[in-house]
Amino acid sequence: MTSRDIFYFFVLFHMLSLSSSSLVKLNNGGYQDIVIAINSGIPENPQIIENLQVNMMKEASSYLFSATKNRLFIKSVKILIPLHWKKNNYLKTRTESYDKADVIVATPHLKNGDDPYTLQYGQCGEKGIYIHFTPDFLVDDKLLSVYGARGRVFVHEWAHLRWGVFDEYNSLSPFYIASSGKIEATRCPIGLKGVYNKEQCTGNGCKCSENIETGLYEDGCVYVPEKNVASKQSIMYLQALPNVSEFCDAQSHNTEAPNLQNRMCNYRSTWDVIMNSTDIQSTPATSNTNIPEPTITLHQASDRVVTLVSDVSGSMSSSKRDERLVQAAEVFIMQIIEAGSSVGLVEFNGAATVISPLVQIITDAQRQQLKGLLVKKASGGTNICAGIRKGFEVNKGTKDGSTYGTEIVLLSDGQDGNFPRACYDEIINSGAIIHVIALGASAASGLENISSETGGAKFFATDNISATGLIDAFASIPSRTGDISQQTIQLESTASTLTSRDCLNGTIFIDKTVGNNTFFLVTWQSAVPNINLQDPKGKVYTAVNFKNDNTAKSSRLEIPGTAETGPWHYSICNGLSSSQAIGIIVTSKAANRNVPPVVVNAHMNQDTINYPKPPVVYASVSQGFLAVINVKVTAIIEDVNGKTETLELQDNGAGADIAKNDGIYSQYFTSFSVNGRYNLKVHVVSRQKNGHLVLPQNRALYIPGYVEDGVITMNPPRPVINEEELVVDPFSRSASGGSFLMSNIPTRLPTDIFKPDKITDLEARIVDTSIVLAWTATGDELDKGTATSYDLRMSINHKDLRENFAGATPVNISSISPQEAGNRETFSFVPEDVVIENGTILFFALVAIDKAAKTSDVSNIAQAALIIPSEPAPTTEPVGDSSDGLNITTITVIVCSSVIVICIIISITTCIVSCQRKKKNPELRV
Ligand SMILES: *[C@@H]1O[C@H](CO)[C@@H](O)[C@H](O)[C@H]1NC(C)=O
Ligand SMILES: *[C@@H]1O[C@H](CO)[C@@H](O)[C@H](O)[C@H]1NC(C)=O
Ligand SMILES: *[C@@H]1O[C@H](CO)[C@@H](O)[C@H](O)[C@H]1NC(C)=O
Ligand SMILES: *[C@@H]1O[C@H](CO)[C@@H](O)[C@H](O)[C@H]1NC(C)=O
Ligand SMILES: *[C@@H]1O[C@H](CO)[C@@H](O)[C@H](O)[C@H]1NC(C)=O
Ligand SMILES: *[C@@H]1O[C@H](CO)[C@@H](O)[C@H](O)[C@H]1NC(C)=O
Ligand SMILES: [Ca+2]
Ligand SMILES: [Ca+2]
Repeated sequence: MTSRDIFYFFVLFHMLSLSSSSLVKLNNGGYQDIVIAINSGIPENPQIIENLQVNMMKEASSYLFSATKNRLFIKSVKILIPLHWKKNNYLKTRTESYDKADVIVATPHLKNGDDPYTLQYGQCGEKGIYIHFTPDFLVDDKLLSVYGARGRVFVHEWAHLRWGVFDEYNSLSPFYIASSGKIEATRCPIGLKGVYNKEQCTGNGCKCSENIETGLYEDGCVYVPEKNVASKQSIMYLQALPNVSEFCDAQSHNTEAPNLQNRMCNYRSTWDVIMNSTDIQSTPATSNTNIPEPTITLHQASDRVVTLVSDVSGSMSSSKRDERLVQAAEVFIMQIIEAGSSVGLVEFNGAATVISPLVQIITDAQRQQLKGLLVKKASGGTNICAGIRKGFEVNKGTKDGSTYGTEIVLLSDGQDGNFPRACYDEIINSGAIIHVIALGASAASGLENISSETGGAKFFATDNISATGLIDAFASIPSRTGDISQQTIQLESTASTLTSRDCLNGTIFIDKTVGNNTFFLVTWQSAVPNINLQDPKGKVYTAVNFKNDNTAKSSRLEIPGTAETGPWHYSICNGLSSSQAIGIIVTSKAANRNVPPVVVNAHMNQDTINYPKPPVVYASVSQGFLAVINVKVTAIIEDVNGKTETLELQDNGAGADIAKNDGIYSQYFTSFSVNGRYNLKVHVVSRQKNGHLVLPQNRALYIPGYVEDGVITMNPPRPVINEEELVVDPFSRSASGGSFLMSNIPTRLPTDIFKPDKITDLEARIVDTSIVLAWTATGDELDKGTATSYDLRMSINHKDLRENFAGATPVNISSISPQEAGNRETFSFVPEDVVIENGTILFFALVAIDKAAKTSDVSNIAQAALIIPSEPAPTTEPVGDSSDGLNITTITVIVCSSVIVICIIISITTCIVSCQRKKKNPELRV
């Protein structure tokens, strides 16, 4: 018997800060302030604005209104125009920016068609990150036939983004065997008509034939829908059909289709999920169908303006906070802030002082000038509002004297009972973005609130001196412009307290996507350590090549031009007889304007996690809009006491990881013990050429063609990316994932907190007279540890098993005891009272039970089907008619790993079994 995966799943990606902190507000059914940002790499093209304005958003609003049965529409939209497009009295941007946009318009660096898609990797019902449209999608009218009208596509994507529903097609699992025994196209509703046609084929000989091995249609076969149908459903399947204007609901939903909607949303219809969203729940349907047209405003950012507002209150002297602040602020000024930006400096304790008005960074001279003003100090009280007001004053030193769109980086370690209350309205009205860095255990609790309200980033650094939290925070402040060539990329960040003669050794890989403005920064406490840094060509740099700074207690080396690609080995040794904390931070920028660098972004599932909701760590590794798979991603979570936990993040589609091979690496974080702030940091290393790029997954359906009045018209194919371009060179990355808050953790944690996590990859197949099942073991605490037992059930009816697991036939599975989470389990048995014959379809599901008798949610439902094609395959050896028995023939067993399948990878596994053909009973093939 052989078994192989026949479908490979590819998923998507892009870089940006991956927090879904959209600033959209819903007011009486109207979505306000949807932000559409045009990437700075796009040449000026007024048609893009025109089509967004006139054609897409207007159409989207009325389509949305009817799709939500007279509830939701689009009230206002802001379009962000790139800085380099000519000035045209556009409004100034306020807190909106490219990296927080709901919709981005950008050209992928490797062209693979114009499929619109939504970056979405949360659970069912959770918001996505952004919608991506290409400029061609917006201006090329030929594509209307491929995707349908733009306003309709917008609504399809908006449903992904806003309500967390999924596609009802699956280009990677386009067909399945229905309970009827028929091959069906993956779709909703099942009643939509169409024909099966070979891809790119017109005329005669285009009819699809069945693949003898899978029992499904052969590769290259596509389902071509009938264009003029009465059905109004479904928008998540084919919004392009003229009469489609509704989502599939409980009546029309196709629970058997192996699509992401079924897998992610537990077989619920898209409309059911949408109905349960707060958007719909908070908006009653209206009888007034006169919705206003959306108001669309055009905005353009100006050059970046940032003021660093630092706390210098008395408490800053503890745990060397003042010293570490100078060190980190210096990194920001010397390495992070991009040329062309204007930077100001403010300090505050009980009152605030301007240390420097805005200085525009043109050459290194301005950086040196600002750096010279950084002095460690600590005295007095804490008045954060005073600091922010002073920051606004400095930011007003621009040409137009406005704070709109300017930024403040606010660092504070202190308590301030009046914050943010005393200046909340001023902050909101300023139109400025405030990034916050909370330092130490007692920083004011309102800091995160103003970061969220203004669209800023938030960080937390502990007092652990042998950690790089503060520098990581400054290094991870997003550049926000979408101009990736300006973004600082952190390659390494590690620190340790070294005893006498001890060393910090390591290797970082510089890949060809980065290498400009590369800095090696060594931080120390007492004296410059012994440094040995070797580039890939063997050139050695020592402490004498570094610029040593006794105020910032750091040594810095800038590599001129573009740094050599390959491994850089470093060894930093403490030459003192006493111990000292030593760190190394390496940052770089893109080497080529047209090639986006590989980046990692990390964040938690939520900013504030209330026990016992389990925290999930997500890290996305991407290059441009493509995901990077097969690399090692490690997360380090540090609690308020400086205690750290290291997690190996997985992209395996099991446990917390929703989709396999989508470049989103995930893991539950279960070993928390204290309430308060935590910080998250990730490291990515790819030492060999293992890394691989994959395409976005949740793409709008590329409609292969239409049947209209019996005539099949096929659309042109889309471009294919050359395989070689998808290999990723060895690289190193490091990034702060910002901070999050844990609350409600009891002082005495129970010994068993979580139930085992749901099993999502159960597969079943028929082998001879047996059923063979396989799945990934879950754990005792979600996907950690080892569960105690399994409960396996079987049914001939998908719905019965889904809706009444406990009532289904139990299968004795006591012979296996669960393995540790993450291991592959297999189990086979011969069913009693079931005849396995052509047409047999059985369904299976299981749960895991832990030591505290907590039971997991019911797994996905796996289907095992035996369908023997009636026409013998031409390649099959003719079956002899001799009566002496035992001819071996090949038959096909289809195995849907589940009807639900696992979309993002896997899915349909097939197997071929050789079996005895019994002469006396030719029908029974197994
Ligand atoms: C599509 O909808 C229109 C209006 O409701 C209807 O007149 C038309 O017959 C429908 N098309 C088909 C093919 O049923
Ligand atoms: C519907 O939403 C509520 C609250 O948002 C949630 O508690 C509930 O589980 C949801 N129901 C389903 C079936 O998802
Ligand atoms: C921030 O605080 C204000 C006023 O206290 C409150 O109205 C708002 O909802 C808070 N925002 C967030 C994101 O917590
Ligand atoms: C680090 O490298 C140095 C020089 O290459 C070597 O002498 C030392 O033993 C190494 N230390 C560790 C901990 O690996
Ligand atoms: C990187 O530096 C090289 C010179 O070493 C220069 O040609 C190139 O334009 C720079 N790339 C970017 C994105 O600035
Ligand atoms: C097996 O059943 C399928 C439908 O269930 C049918 O199309 C096929 O002809 C049958 N095969 C044989 C060999 O009878
Ligand atoms: Ca994943
Ligand atoms: Ca448990």
